[in-house]
Amino acid sequence: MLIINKTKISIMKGDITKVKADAIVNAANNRLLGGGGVDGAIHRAGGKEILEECKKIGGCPTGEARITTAGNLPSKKVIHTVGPIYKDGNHGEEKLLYNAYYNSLALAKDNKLTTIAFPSISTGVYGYPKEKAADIAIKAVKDFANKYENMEEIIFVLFSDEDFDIYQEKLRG
Ligand code: AR6
Repeated sequence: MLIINKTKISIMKGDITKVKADAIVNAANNRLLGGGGVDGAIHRAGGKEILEECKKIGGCPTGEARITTAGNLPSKKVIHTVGPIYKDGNHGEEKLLYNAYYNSLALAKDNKLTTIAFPSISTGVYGYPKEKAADIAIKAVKDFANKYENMEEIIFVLFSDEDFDIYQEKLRG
């Protein structure tokens, strides 16, 4: 665990749908209508209320974030963000991934949510190289924590041992 300003930054291995935080973040797509990976898991476990709110919102541009109920999940809210599809790193992917993390945190702050859990956005179906994505994710949360004191805890919830090891190494160093 790392403390930046007044924010705890921690990691855990597991399934984000089981995490009891004020907000969990969904790695969604532009349509916000569900999908595979963590998005599918969140909609399956959270129930149809989440999808109904997503339909009303009507979509989300890459790098931005939107908030809905968490339905049946143990968290209070779901923040849906859209990471970039990784092509070659020369298509603005880094900035878009940074924005996805930063804008999710800003939206949590605006809604007075003080604990937030993130999956490893864009590193599944969207193909972002895991190490590079972890560097960007960690930079975004550190930048946010340095700027604002509102967030009590930011948790990276890693689904695989590989992802967990990458984050453990980077947060140590
Ligand atoms: N809890 C935490 N992490 C998870 C879980 C879970 N339950 N399930 C998967 N992961 P992905 P993307 C990890 O593909 O790359 C969807 O179809 C997974 O191991 O879910 O941003 C959307 O609708 C990986 O490390 O998201 C979009 O179309 C990470 O979550 C598209 O996929 C992200 O993998 C978004 O792709």
